[in-house]
Amino acid sequence: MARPLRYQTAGESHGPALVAIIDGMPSDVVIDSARVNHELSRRQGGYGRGARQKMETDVVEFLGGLRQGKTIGSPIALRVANKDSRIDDSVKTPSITRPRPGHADLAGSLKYLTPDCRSTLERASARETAARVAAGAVARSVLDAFGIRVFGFVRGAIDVNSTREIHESELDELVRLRDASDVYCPDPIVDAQLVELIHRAKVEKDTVGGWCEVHVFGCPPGLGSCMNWDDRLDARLAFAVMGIQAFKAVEIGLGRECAARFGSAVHDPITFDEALRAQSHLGFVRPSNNAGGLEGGMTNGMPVVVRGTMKPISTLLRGMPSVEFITHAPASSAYERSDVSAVAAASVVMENAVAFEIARAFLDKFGGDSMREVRAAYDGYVLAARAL
Ligand code: EPS
Repeated sequence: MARPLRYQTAGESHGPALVAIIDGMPSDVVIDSARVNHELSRRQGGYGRGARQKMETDVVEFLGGLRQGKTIGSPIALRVANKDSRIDDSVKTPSITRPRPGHADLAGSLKYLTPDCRSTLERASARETAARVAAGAVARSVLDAFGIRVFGFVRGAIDVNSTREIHESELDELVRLRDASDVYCPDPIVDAQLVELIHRAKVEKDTVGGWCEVHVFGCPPGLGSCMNWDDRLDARLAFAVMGIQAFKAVEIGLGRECAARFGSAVHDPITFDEALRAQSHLGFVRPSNNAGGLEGGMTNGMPVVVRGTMKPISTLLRGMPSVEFITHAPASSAYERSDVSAVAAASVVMENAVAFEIARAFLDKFGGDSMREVRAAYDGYVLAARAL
């Protein structure tokens, strides 16, 4: 029985470690720790991050599920240690009683009946995304084996927006440009503008969010399903992206712009080119991709395009109007060491969260206990689909 791909994380921002358990990976998948560590180190980067990232060197340690660098079909357990571990030290990690608007502080304190917001914030902190990036990077190894590539980047923030188009034929160059950028934007002019914007926010003791985008190339048609609402891949992707700390909106393809156009200017015409049958769309080429590669909740062979909106970090050095939790008296919100912007890091989290969902949908369609069975199912499907 092939088990569905899923994962859970545990761990607090200043606890001993973050951990993840991933279940449902078939056997015989090569897991490259260096690749997982590369994603973890990208997550720690980006202009505008706070002092924490200088203290930590996130590396993955596998505690279960692997033998000689390959999966064996058992649940995979992994750990990313926190060097800045001080959760039980009440001097170094004091109580917070002036909730920060936008953070989980107030809602969490009301929910868990604790006037010390720290009880909630330790888990609500985006430090947890280290475990999520590691889980996504592990699941992505399945996609690698089938030539499916996932590319995430920062599109813009405030009044700065890159109009750069993203094409698979330029992917290597796009990756190079993104990795050379301080804010993971493959458009050098916008990169400089974003740095300036974040710098301005820092001077003004303010914070900045942004738009992240993820493109997935090489997905075969038919991942996801139109049969039940919770199997629709666009719904699953939206769920995964909205599950990332600080994300407030998700769009697929043209997204919210769809409502600003008539149908004839939204729906992607269908053409067929026999010479392109070997590509992921099996020859059914779409001259535009407003659908973002998803129709009826299923991949159509075109690139999957997901955009996420991250709100600005809710810890502001200048503070925000709040109240003292115990006296209810007006007070400026608490300040904790924080980031001015973590949008670059968020693009890495989103990339790996999307990769996990694509891998999950891929194994739902082609899953087996071993990679050999997955390969056979995939080859069998592609053969049948090409004969249509
Ligand atoms: C983060 C670590 C945290 C925060 C940030 C993300 O470190 P610390 O709180 O120790 O400075 O910088 O968390 C938040 C944005 C948040 O809202 O809590 C990390 O490793 O990504």
